[in-house]
Amino acid sequence: MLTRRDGLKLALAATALASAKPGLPSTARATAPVFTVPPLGYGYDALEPYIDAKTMMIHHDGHHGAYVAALNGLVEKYPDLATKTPVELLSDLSVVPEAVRAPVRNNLGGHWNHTFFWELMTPGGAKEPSGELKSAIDSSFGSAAKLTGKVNAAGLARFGSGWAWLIVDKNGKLDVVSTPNQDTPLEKGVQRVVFGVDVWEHAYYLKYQNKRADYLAAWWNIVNWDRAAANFAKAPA
Ligand code: MN3
Repeated sequence: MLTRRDGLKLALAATALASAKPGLPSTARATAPVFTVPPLGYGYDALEPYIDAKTMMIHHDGHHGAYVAALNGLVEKYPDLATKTPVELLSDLSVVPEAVRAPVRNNLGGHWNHTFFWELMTPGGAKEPSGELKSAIDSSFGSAAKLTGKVNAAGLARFGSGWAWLIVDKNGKLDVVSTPNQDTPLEKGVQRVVFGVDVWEHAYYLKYQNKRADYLAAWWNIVNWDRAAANFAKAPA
């Protein structure tokens, strides 16, 4: 089976081959973009009334789309970027050429964060964590309600734009952290990210305006706890 990395290598090899044959018509050189915005697994309006359809459409197609477009522009100039997986790059940004480290951090971070985020929401999911994740939450925070309070506090305390996350720290314990901009927990050496909530204004402004606390309170109604449990069980590939 082809891994994502193999696929990227093949795409690059195809590009190189096409460029090496000047006789080919120009359309033969066009290859599919390396990065694409994954489709939502639900409709734009599926998370109503907690997140409105227009916000979802602008957020997914517009904001995530812009990170991906910028990223494909970077890969065109620095094809080596496509020889590593997003997780490998974000876990060690020092391997990225300094000239593009900041835009890679922002746009690849934005791509990874949002891809992760869309899957963490679902209409009609479980209202609370269960199984091993619930046990770990209870032992780390006392209860799911206490965890909710802690995540909301982290999201509210993030000045400007960023994210609040539930992660597994290097000692194997759950912890709540926050990152600015599109920084990911991966670049802090975190290997397992359970969930994250986007607290950029673009995630909530149309419906909630300046009331970030109201957005955070509503967000818990559409958390995909099954996905969070799967994230808790293993590190991202
Ligand atoms: Mn966002």
